[in-house]
Amino acid sequence: MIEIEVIQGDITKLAVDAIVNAANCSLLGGGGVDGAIHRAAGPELLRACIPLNGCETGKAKITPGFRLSAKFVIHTPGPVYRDGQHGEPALLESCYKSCLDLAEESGCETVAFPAISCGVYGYPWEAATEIAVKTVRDFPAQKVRKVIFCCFSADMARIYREVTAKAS
Ligand code: AR6
Repeated sequence: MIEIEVIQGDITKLAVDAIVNAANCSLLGGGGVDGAIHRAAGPELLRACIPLNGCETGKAKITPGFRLSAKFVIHTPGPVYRDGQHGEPALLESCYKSCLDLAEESGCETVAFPAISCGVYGYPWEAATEIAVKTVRDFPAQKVRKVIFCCFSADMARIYREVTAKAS
């Protein structure tokens, strides 16, 4: 079973095998954590993303981490939250699964996730956290041994800690 750690901090600073980027379907950068990752990784990251030709919501694509401490960046566009009745939970679950599949294929042991869709995409925090934690817990990992949920705010970290405690 994958070990889970919850931290509060900046995901761009983490020395893990892969960090996940809450991207958009263009994979050409944006605001929030996406902007922070592109700034920290350097312009090589955008150059590596251009030939990927975007990515569907719920899927994922991988690039090197360039100037980051992380070896890889796994880019996944989360769902834009409307009302929860438009497939958002399944798409969010698919983001976590697709990222873990790619991490496995690339031999990653440690993976850090931001709270996908919980910023401008508007997913309710607690519902998103429950999906994130359950999907990681249920994932049949071979290589990945540790997932770090990297929360930007203390409020988000508190929710992750509550949900992980409840689910364990
Ligand atoms: N480290 C960790 N978490 C962060 C960081 C950071 N450096 N910066 C922000 N967060 P968001 P989304 C948190 O809006 O909702 C972009 O423009 C943030 O507090 O980045 O999936 C993309 O290009 C929040 O909890 O992603 C897309 O267009 C979480 O990361 C769109 O935003 C996700 O917030 C994706 O929206």
